[in-house]
Amino acid sequence: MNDLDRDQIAAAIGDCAIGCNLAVVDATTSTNDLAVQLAASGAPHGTLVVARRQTAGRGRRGRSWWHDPDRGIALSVLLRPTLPAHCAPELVHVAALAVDDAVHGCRVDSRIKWPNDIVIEIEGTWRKLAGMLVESSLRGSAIERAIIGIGCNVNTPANAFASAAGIRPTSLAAVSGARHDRAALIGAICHRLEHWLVRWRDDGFAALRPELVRRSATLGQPVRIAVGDRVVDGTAIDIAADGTLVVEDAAGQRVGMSQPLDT
Ligand code: BT5
Repeated sequence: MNDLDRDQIAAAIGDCAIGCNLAVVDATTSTNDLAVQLAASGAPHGTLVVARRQTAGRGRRGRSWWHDPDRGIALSVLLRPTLPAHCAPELVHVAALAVDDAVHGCRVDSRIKWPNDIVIEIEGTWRKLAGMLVESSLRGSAIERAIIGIGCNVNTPANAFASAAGIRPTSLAAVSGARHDRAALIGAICHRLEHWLVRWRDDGFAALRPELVRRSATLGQPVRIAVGDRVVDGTAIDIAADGTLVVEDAAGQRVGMSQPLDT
């Protein structure tokens, strides 16, 4: 059964502002690329792109994202927030809370691996369920548009991941033992994204920070960071008021970092 039917996705979105303009395609290189193209031709805030097959999905810094066409989700949302450019890095946290909420709606207990992974602890190991890639375009001191790309493993069995998915992937079905409706999950992501976007717009990052701390899989864990041209091993101890991760090295020195070195 194809549960990525356009009408089913539209029904799950309902009157939510995110997904108000919906494009469901059979195949694309990357839903983020398609969203960029739609943005260039004037697509509105809230445009949602869903691809059944994604042939060149990407992660951060040239990494790739493996998408299971019959069992995963690959989507992008186009946003046109009227916010200053310095807020753009905060969007990944808005997206992480939304996806984490949607996953909890499936009765799966996920956590957020700072800044852009949704992970689940299985037998003492964090396994990656979903990832986010935010690509923003700035105009002067404002955000012109932002694309939030989300990839999520939904019904892929634990033994069916391609090696391109890295060494520690998991899926909702692998954790819950049940099949999950992808259209319903997309609808839930849209609704929770709208919720957190409104909180963020009205109250700023301060409204997100306590939830990010509470749901973090990173705080208290060892992390590897770049300090100048040195690689330093430290412990993640906090998420700062601007969303950066605060890391303490072995000498007790604290450093804020905006990007992790490891995956
Ligand atoms: C990410 O990057 O996790 C962001 C992934 C965003 C994918 C979506 S799909 C829709 C939209 N269109 C796109 O082209 N991209 C977005 P990063 O933190 O750099 O992690 C990438 C790493 O995750 C890879 O190097 C693999 O180790 C691992 N990985 C790849 N595919 C995976 C999968 N399906 N499940 C779990 N891990 C995976």
